[in-house]
Amino acid sequence: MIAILQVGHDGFRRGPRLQSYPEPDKIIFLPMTANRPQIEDPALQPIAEKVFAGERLNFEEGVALFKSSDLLALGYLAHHVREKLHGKRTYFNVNRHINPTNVCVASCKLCAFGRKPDAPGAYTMALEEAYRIAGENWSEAVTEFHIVGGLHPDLPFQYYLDLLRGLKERFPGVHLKAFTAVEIGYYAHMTRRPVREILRQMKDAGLDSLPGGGAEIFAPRVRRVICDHKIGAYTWLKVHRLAHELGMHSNATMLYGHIESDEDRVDHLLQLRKLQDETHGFQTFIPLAFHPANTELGKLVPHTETTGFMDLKNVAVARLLLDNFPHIKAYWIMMTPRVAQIALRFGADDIDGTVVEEKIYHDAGARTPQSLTRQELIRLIREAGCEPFERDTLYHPVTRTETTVTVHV
Ligand code: V47
Repeated sequence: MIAILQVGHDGFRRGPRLQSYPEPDKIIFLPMTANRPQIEDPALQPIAEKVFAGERLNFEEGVALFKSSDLLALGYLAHHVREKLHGKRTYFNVNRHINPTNVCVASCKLCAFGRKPDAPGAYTMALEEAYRIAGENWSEAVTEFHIVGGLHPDLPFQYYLDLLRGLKERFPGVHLKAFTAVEIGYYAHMTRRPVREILRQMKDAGLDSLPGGGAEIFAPRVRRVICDHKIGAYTWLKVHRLAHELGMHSNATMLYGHIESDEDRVDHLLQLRKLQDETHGFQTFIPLAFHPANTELGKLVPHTETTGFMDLKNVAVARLLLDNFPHIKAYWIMMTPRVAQIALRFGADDIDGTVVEEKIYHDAGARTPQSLTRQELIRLIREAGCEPFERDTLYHPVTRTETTVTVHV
């Protein structure tokens, strides 16, 4: 006779006591998660117990998640967390990207956007041009300008302050999410002023929050290859810490799908989680898939683009490890609208925005559209069984009529 008993994650036996005789000659202990047919990979079962108990996952468990190919189980767990936090609510915004210059002193192997000053295709916008572009195609009033650019060797710091101030004067209701930690670190270096002072001056000029770019992968071994000239993890995290201390929110990213290991990704995510425990200033995490076209790094990686499987796994694992990040974004430009839509059921609760004109990914071979309309975003969300919720950058609800846009703070 064989007796089957269930044992919970805590190791205690659950389920009916054995009444019958004779004594069983074999007892099989099945974990409680055997009740969950969604989980095939036995390595995920103890992790699932922790997820359902709301317990924090550790480094080894993070690596086990990345090593698992039970994608549906990862999605099931991540979706559970996403639903606990947000239900079916799915955020999007109406935004426009502005890239004032692609001239860059760094030569990051991962990047196809940056140009040397005299290279073909190098450009720098005059301030008036940036203001004009900001107001172009104003058919759907935007609530956010997302502004990032190269590390220009000659533009004075005043240019960036004037850009912020000029945009705020002309578009006072629009949130300015601008300049990655890499750019902020570069302005500090160029002006020989402390990062805190740079941030304070930019905030006075109209800066509202920081985007999450430039984080890439924190591991020095990887950074040395993919973005040797950029600030390291210490400075990236310091810039965000200081921004949070000054009362600004920010986002965080991770670039995957090149030469990084599973361990490097988990290390990256846990460093972000640690800072978030201290400051609570991060709003959203955005996993970014490496696009190899026109990059030096593309020649070094053995494969070409990331797969949908890899993209969904990164969304799900991020949702499971970053238990203190309110939002996980499926950036449709990077993962295509098709995969981003599925990601809404793999842990993501945000699909980003209308974008309008994207350069960084399109220079690196992205075949996604340059923009989606508000209606197209709403359709993607509804079709996935979720509820569209227009937000501003700080996740306040936004409502619209034919002639007005209201942010409900
Ligand atoms: O930091 C550059 C990445 C980032 C490539 O905060 C590349 O809401 C893939 O950070 N292949 C900039 N990625 C984009 C970014 C972002 C995007 C959307 C929303 C937010 C936000 C931030 O793009 C860079 C770098 O990691 N990148 N080149 C490439 N070839």
